[in-house]
Amino acid sequence: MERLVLHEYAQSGNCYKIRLTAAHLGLPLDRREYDILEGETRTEEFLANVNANGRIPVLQIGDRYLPESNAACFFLADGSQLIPADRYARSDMLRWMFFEQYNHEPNIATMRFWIAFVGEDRLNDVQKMQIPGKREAGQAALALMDNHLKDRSFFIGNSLTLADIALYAYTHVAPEGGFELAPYPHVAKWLERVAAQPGHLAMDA
Ligand SMILES: N[C@@H](CCC(=O)N[C@@H](CS)C(=O)NCC(=O)O)C(=O)O
Repeated sequence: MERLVLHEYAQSGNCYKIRLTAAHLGLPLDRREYDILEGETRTEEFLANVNANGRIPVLQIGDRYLPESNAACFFLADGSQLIPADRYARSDMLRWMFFEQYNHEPNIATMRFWIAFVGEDRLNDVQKMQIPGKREAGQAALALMDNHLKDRSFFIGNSLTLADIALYAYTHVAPEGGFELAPYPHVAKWLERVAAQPGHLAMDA
């Protein structure tokens, strides 16, 4: 494997997913930190050389740069036990990873960022107006996950896959965005199960 460098902001769940995937696979990752609150991913140099989309995470593989957290996880885990061999199960895993990016992360991660990192009193009027909708949509995502997990140990099959890793990253810190997890007992048990897996890495490790 070529040298791997994670361009990241360590407290971002999207970046954590990639570290967690690498930890499960025993892959060494070098890390380069950017302060997103200071706009360090919006510089001309970053846009030209790392990600024209101005965001982290970006996984650097040798001299190639791969943005998008779930794409980076897929790159690392391709051919491993974290991706099901069965064609339907593999596609179902991707289904939950797309769900994570469309229904979960834009609500739960954004609320966490606004409340715990920016501060509610520093939000602009447009952001303030979006809070009730994001809260409702985030709760709907958690309810859907809870229902799926009521008779399952993991999202797909009987073992950890990238679907669990992608969804774990922001779910386990959802209370920081004002989402209580008590109404979702199956999600809470699944969080404990994922954290108990051999090879698990905490977000702040
Ligand atoms: N869909 C992207 C989302 C990337 C993203 O939103 N990154 C945020 C931090 S989690 C960021 O770089 N924000 C800084 C900015 O937009 O300037 C992924 O999954 O990697």
